[in-house]
Amino acid sequence: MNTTDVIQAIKNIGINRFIGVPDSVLKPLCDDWNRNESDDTHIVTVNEGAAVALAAGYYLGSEEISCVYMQNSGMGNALNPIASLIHQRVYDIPMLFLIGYRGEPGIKDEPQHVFQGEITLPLLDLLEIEYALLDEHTSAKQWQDMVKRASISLQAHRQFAIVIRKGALSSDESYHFENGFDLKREQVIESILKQTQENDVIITTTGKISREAYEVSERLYGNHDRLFLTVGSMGHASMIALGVAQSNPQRKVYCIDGDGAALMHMGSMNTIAYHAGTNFVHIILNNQAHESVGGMPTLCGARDFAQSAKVFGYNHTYSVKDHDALGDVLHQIQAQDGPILVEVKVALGSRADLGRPKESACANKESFMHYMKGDK
Ligand SMILES: Cc1ncc(C[n+]2csc(CCOP(=O)(O)OP(=O)(O)O)c2C)c(N)n1
Repeated sequence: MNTTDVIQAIKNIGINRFIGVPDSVLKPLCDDWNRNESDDTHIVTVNEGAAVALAAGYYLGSEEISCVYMQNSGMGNALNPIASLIHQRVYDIPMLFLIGYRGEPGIKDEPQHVFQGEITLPLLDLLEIEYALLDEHTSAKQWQDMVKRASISLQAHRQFAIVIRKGALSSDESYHFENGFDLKREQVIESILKQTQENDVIITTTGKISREAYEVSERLYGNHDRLFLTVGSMGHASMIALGVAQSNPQRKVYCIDGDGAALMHMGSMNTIAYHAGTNFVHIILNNQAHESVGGMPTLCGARDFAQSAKVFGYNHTYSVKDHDALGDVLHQIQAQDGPILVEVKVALGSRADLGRPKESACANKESFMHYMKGDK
């Protein structure tokens, strides 16, 4: 299904505002919105719950219904405002959802998507949200019928979800975002790992940062025992790292985060500033984009993670964008007390042959925990 037809049909039922968090399955739609919509009609929120709340606010202020989009991983974030804000037994606010379907039963996908994939449709049933599935075989007539069903639900103040299978969407033109930064993310990760000491452990965020860190560690040390890969639960790597750091005050703990992930649950920086000990180092690789799902911009305007961390109360904060400055800062922080925040501005892009962890998530957890216990 071409995105022009998808978007036009949604606009034909009076929905002109698209709000959400990017996803690889929905990339053709995100590209179309990034090319053709304004900052008023396409808004990337920091998390999916915020998208639901923003759409609810538009409705309260204008009676206009919005389209909220997300990967099915984001349903957890959206659950709270769906169940306790917009549901008909609370404020009864209509909303159209477009949900990228990862981990669909019967289709091979990464471990973090499998269970979420299994519960996606049952979850919509539980939430009393009517839904339809869109895939590459959906005809124009079936699509029109689907949108008609959605419109009837929305007029009855219900929500409606269109669950979109991998490969269902195509776009005439993609949207290419550049940020003007030079540093290559994988090289930055290599520099960070090389600066760490034998006892240090590293918690990495969701997406390509974890995949690159895994490969760099295998290349440098022949193992990945000091790494914990936050393959799912985007935005929570820093809290996992804080838990590890608090339970192991003698070890330095690095969290390697992404800008999209850090923004998703940015309040955690407050908890870190207040609770983290001297052994906590938070590094945010800022490419101003959700690169792992297709490089769509995070679209949050100008921001500076070092300034934010300072305001939250981190002990030391840095922002760097070239190799020499990165080297200096990584060296300098060895002698400093945390919590420390280092923002590294990095270019988009990754190796075409970037792999994925070869072991199961549980096997990776076991090797990390053995390392922590000193069994290795
Ligand atoms: C709650 C949730 N929403 C969306 C996703 C899909 N997703 C996986 S990685 C990613 C982008 C992460 O962006 P960032 O943290 O900036 O790192 P980058 O990929 O740019 O290195 C997204 C949106 C997800 N896994 N979980």
